[in-house]
Amino acid sequence: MLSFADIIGPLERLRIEVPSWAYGNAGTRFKVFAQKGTPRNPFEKIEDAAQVHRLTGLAPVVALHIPWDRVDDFTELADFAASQGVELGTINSNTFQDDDYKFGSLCHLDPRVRDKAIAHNIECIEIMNKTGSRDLKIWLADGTNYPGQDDMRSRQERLAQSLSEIYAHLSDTQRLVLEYKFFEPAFYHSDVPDWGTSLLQCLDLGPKAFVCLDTGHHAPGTNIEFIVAQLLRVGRLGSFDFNSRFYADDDLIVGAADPFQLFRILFEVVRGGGFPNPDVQLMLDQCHNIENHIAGQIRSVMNVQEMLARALLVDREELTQAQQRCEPLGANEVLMNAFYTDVRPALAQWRVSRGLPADPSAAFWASGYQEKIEAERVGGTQASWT
Ligand code: PSV
Ligand code: MN
Repeated sequence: MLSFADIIGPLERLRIEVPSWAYGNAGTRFKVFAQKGTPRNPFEKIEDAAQVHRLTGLAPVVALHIPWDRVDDFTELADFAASQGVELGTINSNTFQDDDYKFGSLCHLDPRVRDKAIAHNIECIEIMNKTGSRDLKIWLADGTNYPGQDDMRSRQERLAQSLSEIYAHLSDTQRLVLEYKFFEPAFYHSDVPDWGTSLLQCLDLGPKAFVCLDTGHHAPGTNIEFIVAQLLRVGRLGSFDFNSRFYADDDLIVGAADPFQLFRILFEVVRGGGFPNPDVQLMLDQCHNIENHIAGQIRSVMNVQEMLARALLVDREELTQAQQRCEPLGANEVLMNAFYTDVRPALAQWRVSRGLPADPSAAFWASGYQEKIEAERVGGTQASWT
């Protein structure tokens, strides 16, 4: 097995993108719980995200969701982010919260609704031009609830057409990232249910289209690392939305439900050249329903770092040799030795050597930041994920 000193170089290059919506109130369709000190606008969300980066050194980029994070002046928001030591990242479009989208957005039967959804995505590209963002992330709630409700095949054609109109507005350095999800809110069929559909649409669009893999968007038991391997093979893995789930898409803290799965995914990312690699954006997509938002994000980025360190510790030469000797148990042991290595003390030392707190969670609670925002952020409307 490799030693921590062997992996420090690549590990230092970890840059996790955090979602602005993680700092707002969240919940389920049954209840959204308010927390004291919750941001009331995108600027305050950025302040909280910057706090996570200050304490961990891992999260210098913040993803925005439009219209949740719409402001009058995006240049001002980008400048504010820079003053806080972070930058604005992926722009997520939202075509799932308007009455017009009841029967879909980019796949809708009615060209008026499709045009509205296309125009929204073009507006997002215009925002990207101001924020300096590279990626437009599209997730669609489009689908049907009942067999026969609409013609699934025509919907794919409409999707291809709508996406190509959006794609045409990207600059040479911008990318379109298409996220898939197998069900919810559509319960019979989703128009982009899986990586195969997303990939086919991306291949049709051109070289600036990539697949986004949200770890929560698969049926139980899916071998997600295999999907990672496939997408990296064809150079179309654009980004991750990291989270974890026990049952359906519940957006829990990444690595909480199944740390071993996160390790396996990150090992395949490393093995396939997806890390360190700025073309594969490691992003979180989470909601903190019952835990403190900022502490939840701190834990999340540390979980990714821990599992990435373990994945980097795998001695790939030793692994290849065992594989070539056709030794299943020997090869498996090489992986498991790395997985079972407790990297937390070494990571704490690494943090201290960089002037960061050894224990970012404890440092957060001791910092007084939470008390400060609770005292300052009174009145106004708290942000929530909707
Ligand atoms: C959909 O479930 C999703 O994963 C998409 O990424 C959305 O943009 C996000 O959740 C909203 O929380
Ligand atoms: Mn997602």
